[in-house]
Amino acid sequence: MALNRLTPSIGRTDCDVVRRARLIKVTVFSDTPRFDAEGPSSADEGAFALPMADYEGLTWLAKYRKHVNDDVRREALAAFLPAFEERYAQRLNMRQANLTARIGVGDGMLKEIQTRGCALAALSDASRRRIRELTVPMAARMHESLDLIEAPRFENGHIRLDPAEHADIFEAVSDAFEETGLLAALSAYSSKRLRLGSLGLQVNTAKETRARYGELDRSGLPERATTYLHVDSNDWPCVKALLYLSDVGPDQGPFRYVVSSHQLMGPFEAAVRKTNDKLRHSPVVLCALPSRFAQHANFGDYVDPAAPDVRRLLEREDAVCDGRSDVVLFDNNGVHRGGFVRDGYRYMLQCMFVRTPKP
Ligand SMILES: O=C(O)CCC(=O)C(=O)O
Ligand SMILES: [Fe+2]
Repeated sequence: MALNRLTPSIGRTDCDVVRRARLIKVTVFSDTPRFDAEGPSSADEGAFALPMADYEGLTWLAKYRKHVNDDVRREALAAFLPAFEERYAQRLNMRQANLTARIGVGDGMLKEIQTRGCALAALSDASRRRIRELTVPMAARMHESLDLIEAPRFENGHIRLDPAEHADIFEAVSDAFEETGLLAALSAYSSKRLRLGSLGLQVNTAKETRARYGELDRSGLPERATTYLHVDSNDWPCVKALLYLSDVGPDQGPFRYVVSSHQLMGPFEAAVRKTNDKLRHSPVVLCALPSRFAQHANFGDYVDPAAPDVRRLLEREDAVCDGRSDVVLFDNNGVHRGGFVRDGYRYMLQCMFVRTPKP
């Protein structure tokens, strides 16, 4: 693959940009067959795949589409291509998820994440008590201030915990993840020994959900059924854990996951989608990019909820809670979302992992 011919050049001209776009098109064949086509072909009717955005058809995008002209197209492509090339080259060298490893303790979780992309784990009573004692008072304070905000945004209910200031919480969570075999399962899946890297404390409430998404329907979804459907934009490791700090049932905004969607994207598609997400591209820029380069990791708002492929995806979506388990672990290349609270609230820790340095 002639990727070395595509390294970013200084003083790029418009002509270079167009040539580079052509090179990518002809030299790099996508590994997700459906992603190669401009749209679904009759041959892959019924395929289980991430849906392609409908930038031409969606009415809410009309006000953005009208700003697209050749200058915007050129600028959009010039911003996209170097970032895409770098990410794609990295992804081709990236360690893939291990779908066959076995470890003994933690195998149940490991098998679930390997086959379904997502698993649940219960903590011991002592670990649950210790973690909740350390975190729930802080979450309750966040809850109080969230209640006072008329039009809350995601950041109003989410704080990153400083590892030095909250060393006690990091230690309690790490101990609990060792104890359950969860860390071993995620490490085996990633083929590298992982440790807890960062923690986000998140509060979602029924009031905040209504303000952000309107009333939920009987299945617990916003009026636009695809809202917030996404894959994550980080590259590696592709695993995350969400630790519920309050009791979470179907009405308390459980995490939701499209079962077995974790293997749908090949490196090409993943690099395209994650690049657009990382670049925080506006709807105008997305409308200006060639369709195949315009696909986004956070695609929920850009697809038609009534399209057959989108409905197939929604049919496979599960609410991940069982009234007993505390932790959801998942491959974040799979399609997911969460936090649509119909009644009460959900407190949780979002847990990210990093590779343990070699001794
Ligand atoms: O709020 C949720 O349940 C979804 C969280 C999420 O998308 C993530 O942690 O990547
Ligand atoms: Fe996510």
